[in-house]
Amino acid sequence: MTANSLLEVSAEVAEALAGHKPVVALESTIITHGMPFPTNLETALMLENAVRNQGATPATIAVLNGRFKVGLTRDEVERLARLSGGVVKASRRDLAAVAARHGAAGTTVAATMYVADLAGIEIFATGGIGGVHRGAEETFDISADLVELSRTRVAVVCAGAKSILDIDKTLEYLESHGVAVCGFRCDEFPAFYARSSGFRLEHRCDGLHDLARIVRLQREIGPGGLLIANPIPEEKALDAEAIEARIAEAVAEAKAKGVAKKEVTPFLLGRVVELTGGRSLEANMALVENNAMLAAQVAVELSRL
Ligand code: PSU
Ligand code: MN
Repeated sequence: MTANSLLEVSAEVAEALAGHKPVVALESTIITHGMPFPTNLETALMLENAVRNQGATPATIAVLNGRFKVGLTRDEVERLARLSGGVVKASRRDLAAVAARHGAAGTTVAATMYVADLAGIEIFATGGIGGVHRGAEETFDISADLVELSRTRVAVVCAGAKSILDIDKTLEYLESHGVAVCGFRCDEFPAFYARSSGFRLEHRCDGLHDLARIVRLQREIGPGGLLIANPIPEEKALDAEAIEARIAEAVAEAKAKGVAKKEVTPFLLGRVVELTGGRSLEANMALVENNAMLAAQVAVELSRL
């Protein structure tokens, strides 16, 4: 059995790929562990629409019945959204075990990149990537998303990283592992809810055609992908200091409760939503939609290169 035999690409996505038409991969841990029901369902469907409105085909990726699904039906998206929390959060290392027991899982950025590459998809949109956690000098908690970026040739559009992470260390890690980070119309790495983090990026790109050329060249050069940083739209950005205080609270709580390993990120995401009320969820939805739109626009440019 090969990894390819586990792949199940929907007819719509297969047709688009075969015709070299624009396709954008979307992750599913944001559905299963990143947002509460029913906002997760609403967001997942809204992202697919955002991609379609730009003339590209959405390919939401998840594991269902042990198969690596690329392109989900509405019923499948809804099943994952309702299972929220009750299903595995699969990063790259979990894929074989979940497939072997014919299980279901939401795929993280790392696992989604792996499956997207297997299917031949060049670009992928998410909200925030995993990164180096605060206190990583003691816990060694560094997301597999960063490692995957260093070895899989898929471009990932994100709104930076939540400050549940140590952004400075995250950028250092990416640099050490040869991952290019390109700001789309911005000079600083964005901080998810806020448009800037104070950490400058080496590369900035203002045009869609130019960005598509960088994506394509990075695929030629390899071995890893490209991280495209796309700040949250101005009118949706939250006050950085207010959100920072809530995040610090959540991080302290996680430490006090001894939350560890793969539970850390879902715990922090859940607590930040609770502590900030609807405002952070609204911002989260707006920024992923913005990322899906940009990824689709770049995918359209890629199909013309
Ligand atoms: N950050 C967010 N929202 C998310 C995630 C991260 O703001 O939904 C999810 C993504 O799927 C990401 C994963 O790939 O969490 C990272 O988990 P970990 O830190 O355990 O690698
Ligand atoms: Mn971790």
